Amino acid sequence: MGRLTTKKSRKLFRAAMKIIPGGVNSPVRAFRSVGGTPLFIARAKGATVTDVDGNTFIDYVSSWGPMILGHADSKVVSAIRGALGKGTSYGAPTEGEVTLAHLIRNAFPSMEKVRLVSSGTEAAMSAVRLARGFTGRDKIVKFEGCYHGHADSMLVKAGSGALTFGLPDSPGVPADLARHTLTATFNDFVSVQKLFEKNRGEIAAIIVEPVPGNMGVIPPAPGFLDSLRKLTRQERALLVFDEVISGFRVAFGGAQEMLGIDPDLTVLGKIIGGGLPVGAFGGRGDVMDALSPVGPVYQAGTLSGNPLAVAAGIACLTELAKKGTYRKLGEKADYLAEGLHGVFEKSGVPTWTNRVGSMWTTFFQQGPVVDYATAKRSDTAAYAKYFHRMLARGVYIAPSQFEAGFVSLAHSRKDLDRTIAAAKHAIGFSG
Ligand code: KE4
Repeated sequence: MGRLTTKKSRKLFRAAMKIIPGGVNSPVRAFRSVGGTPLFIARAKGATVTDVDGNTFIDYVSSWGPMILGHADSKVVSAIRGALGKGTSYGAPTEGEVTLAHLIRNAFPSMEKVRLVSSGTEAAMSAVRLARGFTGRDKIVKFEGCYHGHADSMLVKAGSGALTFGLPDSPGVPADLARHTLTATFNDFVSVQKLFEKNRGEIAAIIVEPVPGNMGVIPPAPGFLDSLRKLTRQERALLVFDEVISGFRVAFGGAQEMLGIDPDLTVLGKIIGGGLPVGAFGGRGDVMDALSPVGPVYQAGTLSGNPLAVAAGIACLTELAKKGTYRKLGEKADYLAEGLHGVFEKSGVPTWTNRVGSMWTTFFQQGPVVDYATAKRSDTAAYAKYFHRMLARGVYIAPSQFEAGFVSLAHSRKDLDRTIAAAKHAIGFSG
């Protein structure tokens, strides 16, 4: 396979950089950690994306998770088309919002009440404000390496060790606010216990990705999440599951269905809009009723429950609810994982793969990878080389070592075999 022609992407990228910071509307798209020019995508269908230079790739970025049915799924597209003729936004309640809320609650029974928003960031930010308002406490616990969108309180991680007060990761987050965000180590329950001992009665909630995807995929250690559930109950703090990635991904009912744990609040995004901007947060009725206009905790959004996005979400979740969906998805993911495992084993290159269902990350290191500190040991230069060699072979994986790959229902056996063959080349294995 020759070198990719990326002439049009390069030209567009130069033009984009003149008017959009870094040429992108979301940093992770900029290829900064793998080098090279980000591909400007022209269209997508099923398991593939095609860039402006006409290069078609088997896609495992999947728009960072939402494209579980595959791109431009016919049911989702026709639902959007059907909604389009009725207008694009009313700023008033619609029947579709009630339908989507029910579809979400059917999959996530812990979400007795649901509020729709327009992004995962908005959902997580609102859930944290609600937890603080409901408990009357200011502090929250998050885990280093977990990502909950870019609201101020979320852009924080411990400065030294895992038990200190947070220091803002991003300039612009006032230290006065950051100090209310405490950071613990994922899969290390003692690090959480110590924070509660030091801040007794002051912690409103723990917010956690039950299956983190934002430091690469990290499976929760057996019992870890159960212990968070028990501790938050004892301490009268709320447990918030950020299932923006894992929701409708690792199971129809997300990690909470897979693990049999009921959080007090759940944060959703990505998949529930079928690729259109929808986020949601929801949970215990008594907690959710603290939200305006019922209660005093304010939260709002002009485009919340947007009729087009809701129509796409309804079509997407209706498809996912069909019998056999997750068996099929699991079979595809198992097949790919087995194939890649064989390739990596034979290559002699040190790699460690974490996988939960149809989301996975191959870390370029010996492993094991169990938290942020171990994930950070990965050889990101080796990953970058692998990324570009996969691209040259027509396979588009995440342009960052610390993200997840996603199999969709649209990936055919042929796509998976081509991916495995590409990995043989990419990992430098000549066999
Ligand atoms: P958005 O605001 O990007 O819709 O969602 C924020 C968010 C919240 N919670 C979790 C667990 C998430 O993974 C995300 C967003 N994920 C990133 C990458 N994994 C989105 C990609 C991007 O930032 O461009």
